[in-house]
Amino acid sequence: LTLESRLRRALQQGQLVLHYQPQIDIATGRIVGAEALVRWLDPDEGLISPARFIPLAEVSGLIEPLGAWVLAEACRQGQAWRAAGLPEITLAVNVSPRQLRQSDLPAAVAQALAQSGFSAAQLELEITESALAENHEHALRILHELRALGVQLAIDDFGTGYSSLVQLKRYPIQVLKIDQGFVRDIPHNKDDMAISAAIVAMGHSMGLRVLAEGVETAEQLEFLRAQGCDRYQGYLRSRPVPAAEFEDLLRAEAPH
Ligand code: G
Ligand code: G
Ligand code: MN
Ligand code: NA
Repeated sequence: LTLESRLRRALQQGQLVLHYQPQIDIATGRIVGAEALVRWLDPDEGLISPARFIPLAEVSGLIEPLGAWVLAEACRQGQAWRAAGLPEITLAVNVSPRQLRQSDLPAAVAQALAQSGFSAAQLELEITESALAENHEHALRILHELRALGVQLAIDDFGTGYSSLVQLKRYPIQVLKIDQGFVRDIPHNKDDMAISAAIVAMGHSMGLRVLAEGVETAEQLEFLRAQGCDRYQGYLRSRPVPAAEFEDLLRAEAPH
C-alpha cells in the first residue's frame, strides 16, 4: 500500500489526532492560545509526523478532506473546552497553500464553526507567507471572506516568504508569527536578533500582534520580551501535547 492510500484510509478510520502547543502571553506568562498540529497514529508505525504526510496530502489533494477534518476537530475541541468552563483561548489552525487556493475555504470554515458552536473570534487561521505570495489577488479575496466570518488571521513563518510590504499592508490580518529560524540562534546571531526586533516593531506599527515561534531558551524569551513581542510558543514552555494533556495545562491556569 502506498503512503497516500494508507493516509486516505487513516483519515476514514479516524487515525488522525490533533496535538496542541500552548501560546503564552509574554507579559503575564499565561496560556492565551494553542496551535493545533495534526498527527497520524498508525497502528503499526506509531506516531507519524505531519512533516512526512502533509506535503503528500498537499500534492494528492487529500489535504482538502484532511484540512476540513482538522478544522472541524479543532472547533469541536475548542467548544468542548469552553463548555467545560476552561479559560477562553484562541485556537490556531494551519491552512495549507492548496486549501487557500480553493474558493470554498470560507464555506468550510463557516461550516466548522456552525456545526461546533465554537466562537469565530477564538479561531485563528495560520497562512504561510509563501502561500499568500502565490496568487496574490485570489488570496486577498479569500482572506477578506474569512475575516468577514469573524475569525482571526495570522501569517505563519513570517520573514521567509518574500511578501512585499505593499502586499502585507493590504492583508486583513491580525497576527505575525516570527519564523523559528530567526529565533533559533538568539542571542548568538546578531542578524537574526535584528530581524526579530524589526518584525516586532513593524508588526506593532501596523497594529498587529506578534508571536515568536520555536522559543527554547530563557535567553531567547528575555530578548523577545525586551523587544515587546506579545506572545510565544516553543519547547521552553511545552511541546505540542495531546488534548487531555493540554487541558491539564489549561486547568492549572484557572483561578483556584
Ligand atoms: O509539529 P510539527 O512537526 O507539528 O509540524 C510539522 C509541519 O506540519 C509544520 O510545518 C506544520 O505547520 C505542519 N502541520 C501540522 N499540522 C498541520 C495541519 O493541520 N495542516 C497543515 N496544512 N499543516 C500542518
Ligand atoms: O510550520 P509551523 O510553524 O506551523 O510548524 C511549527 C513546527 O515547529 C511544528 O513542527 C512544531 O512541532 C515545531 N516546534 C514548536 N515549538 C518548537 C521549538 O521550540 N523548537 C523546535 N525546534 N520546533 C518547534
Ligand atoms: Mn503554524
Ligand atoms: Na511557523
